[in-house]
Amino acid sequence: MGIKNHYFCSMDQLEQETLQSTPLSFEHFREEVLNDYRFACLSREASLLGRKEVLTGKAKFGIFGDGKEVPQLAMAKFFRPGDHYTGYYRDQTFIFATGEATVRQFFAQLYADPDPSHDPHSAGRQMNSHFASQMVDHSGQALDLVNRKNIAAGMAPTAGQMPRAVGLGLASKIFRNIPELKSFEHLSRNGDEVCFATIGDASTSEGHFWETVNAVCVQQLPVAFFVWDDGYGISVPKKYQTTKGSISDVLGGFQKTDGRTGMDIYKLKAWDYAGMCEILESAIEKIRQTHIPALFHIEEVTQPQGHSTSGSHERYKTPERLQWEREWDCLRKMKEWIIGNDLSNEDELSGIESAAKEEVRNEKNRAWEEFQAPIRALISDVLGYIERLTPMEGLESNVQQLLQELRGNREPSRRDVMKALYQSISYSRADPMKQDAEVFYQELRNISAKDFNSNLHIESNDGSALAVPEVQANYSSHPQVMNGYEILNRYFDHLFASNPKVVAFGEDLGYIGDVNQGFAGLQAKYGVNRIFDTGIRELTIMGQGIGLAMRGLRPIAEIQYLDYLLYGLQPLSDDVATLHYRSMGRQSAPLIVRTRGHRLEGIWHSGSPLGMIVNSLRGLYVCVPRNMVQAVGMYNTLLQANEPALVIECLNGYRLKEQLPENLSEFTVALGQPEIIREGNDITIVSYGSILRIIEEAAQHLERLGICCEVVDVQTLLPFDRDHRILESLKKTNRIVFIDEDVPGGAAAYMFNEVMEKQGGYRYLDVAPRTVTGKAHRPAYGSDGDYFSKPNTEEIIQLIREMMAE
Ligand SMILES: Cc1ncc(C[n+]2csc(CCOP(=O)(O)OP(=O)(O)O)c2C)c(N)n1
Ligand SMILES: [Mg+2]
Repeated sequence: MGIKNHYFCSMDQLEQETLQSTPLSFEHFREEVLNDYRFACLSREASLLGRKEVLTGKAKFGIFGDGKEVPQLAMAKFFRPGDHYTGYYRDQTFIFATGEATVRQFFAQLYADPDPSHDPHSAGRQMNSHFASQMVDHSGQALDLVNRKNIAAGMAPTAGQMPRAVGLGLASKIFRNIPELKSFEHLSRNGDEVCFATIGDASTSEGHFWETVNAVCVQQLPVAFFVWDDGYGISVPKKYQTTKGSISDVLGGFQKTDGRTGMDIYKLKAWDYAGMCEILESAIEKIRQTHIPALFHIEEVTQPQGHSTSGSHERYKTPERLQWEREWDCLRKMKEWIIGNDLSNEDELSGIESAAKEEVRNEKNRAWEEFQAPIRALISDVLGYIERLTPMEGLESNVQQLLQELRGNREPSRRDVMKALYQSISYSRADPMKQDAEVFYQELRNISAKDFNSNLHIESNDGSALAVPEVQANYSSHPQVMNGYEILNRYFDHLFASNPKVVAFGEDLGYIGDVNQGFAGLQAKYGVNRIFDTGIRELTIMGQGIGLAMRGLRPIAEIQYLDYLLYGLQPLSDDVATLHYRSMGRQSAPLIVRTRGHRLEGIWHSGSPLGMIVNSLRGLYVCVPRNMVQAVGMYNTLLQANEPALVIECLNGYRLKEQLPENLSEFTVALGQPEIIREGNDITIVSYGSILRIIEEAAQHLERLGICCEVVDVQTLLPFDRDHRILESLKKTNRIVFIDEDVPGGAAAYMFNEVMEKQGGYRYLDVAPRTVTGKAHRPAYGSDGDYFSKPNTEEIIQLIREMMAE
């Protein structure tokens, strides 16, 4: 019998067939099983030694995959090049077995080694067992994803790995269904890729899990969900987590039936190696071919060392449970199965176990050596500098103490070295040695900045949105004048005609072409696979965008109103904003989130929580175009780059008349370049978005009173005024006010900080700088609610008159 089908056979069958076929195939099968056992032992040993490393203080925290080895080996067998994985911190065995991480890398990450050649997954930026494969090049361009196993960068928030599974799965469907995408052979092979999504039993309590399962089933996407059910979320047992105490039972209504959407649901036992292999082989193949998703509820999982290094499970598991876990440990059961089926014997397996122990110990030691060697080299340099310093009188003993501590430090960190050097310098007399030491200290800070603070954004000129050159909009001598939404509509039409990788989706975006008609008529023209409606599920609309972007497409994911961004903010903040940073540039999600906001009316239709946005989305660009032409210029810029961004269109701007540029698809708005939209010498007003129209009204009134305002539209909040144009304006006017619809201390405070502290604006002030903001509450409904909740024309006039009188 061939190896391919052996998982379908019982052992009796296997033996019979083996007798009839070549001995080689039995040997091959045996080798594969023993190789799996070897991986299981390696992984277990990594967990055991990993915990020790934390308890002895060499690493700070550890969370391990012990007890989950065998199901992960079964799963890894059917994970092919081209497939995608989004999982959580328990999956080291799967990652080892797929060849995507080594034991040494595992320990390098545990030690937080910042050298990417030691920890390529996160360069020490992530806690242990947060893996990431290389998916993009230095410019953020997707690599050949079809011929590699793709591991989406791990993340710690429970169920945070789920939303992007929607996009990772949806991409397969899109590639399968859109003929224009067939030529992108490096991104998909006819949509045959499966997304493997793993989650702990307790994390299925999160809304993220339910929304993801529903979105995947509604759309029938090739996603394989694996729930590792060890019965606990840290100390809290299943009965407090899951209705009926069983995720597969409670999801029963999702079971696929003929002619209706749904998924296949399987219950498997974590210790049943053969049973899992048998089921998974056919089940994964079915997902691949049919795109019908599946849930694999892996039951009877154990956790031999408890949840993490932060506590001990004896505190919350009964002695009976602990005893049961020992008996049903999947490694023990696998060994029994191997021996019971005469595939090996105790001696051979013990040999595998001790070889695995030895190998892990050696790899761990090497990882520690590699981590420590540069620090030791650094210490020897730093000691040289400190020894040459001359301490100030009375401070000699302090420097001596620093030297002694550094020399005696057995497990030194870079932090210890930097502290000792800085403090010694500050205790020393000014002389050439001190100057040398200061230069060296600064060099070390610069190197550390690369190690710990780089790669928030793409850093090479290719792919960076900041490097896209500005191309002015051209207008004919008699430009066409049309509603803002019509300009957008015309733009999206050109975009979809010229770039097959772009897809757009959101609530009401497909059939009716979005609530403000930006996409009106375009679904009929470009098809339901490219422009489509989604359920009301902002969280997974974002996840859908993330996964599609990671698979090399260019999604425009819509949040219907800015106020509802809150529902989708978690994956943007935790996943998109950190992705490039936390994977040290191995991954990025060039997602464009389109939404509309600012002034309309009412608590949930007029918010501008830009303070929240700019502070939670460092790692994205935040564009706040004042009109639809500017918005188009920003979309053009973003689509020439490979970085994620949020574009907030003005909700009250769709029916305002604008001139149509002739080069609609070519002109760009440079990010981080404010525009002076009214010139004046008396005061600088800094703002953005819809409120600029109120400011314009105030400025016209003030002009009649003899006060000339200079109005600056910042255009993008992230990045902010890269060339300090606002400072130039302030140098001229010596007065400045920041006007913002957000709450006091929100985005106004952010802009204030940028101009006053970073640009040094305080040096050019004749009067105290001011902010005008919305009130601390959400805006009340109706025109009067708006007037008294948000900055109004008269309030602005009044404040500026006061400033002019000072
Ligand atoms: C959003 C969020 N809440 C809380 C935590 C803290 N936390 C980490 S793991 C965990 C339990 C997860 O249990 P389960 O999903 O069953 O996975 P297991 O660790 O048992 O494999 C909790 C509460 C977190 N990481 N993220
Ligand atoms: Mg659990």
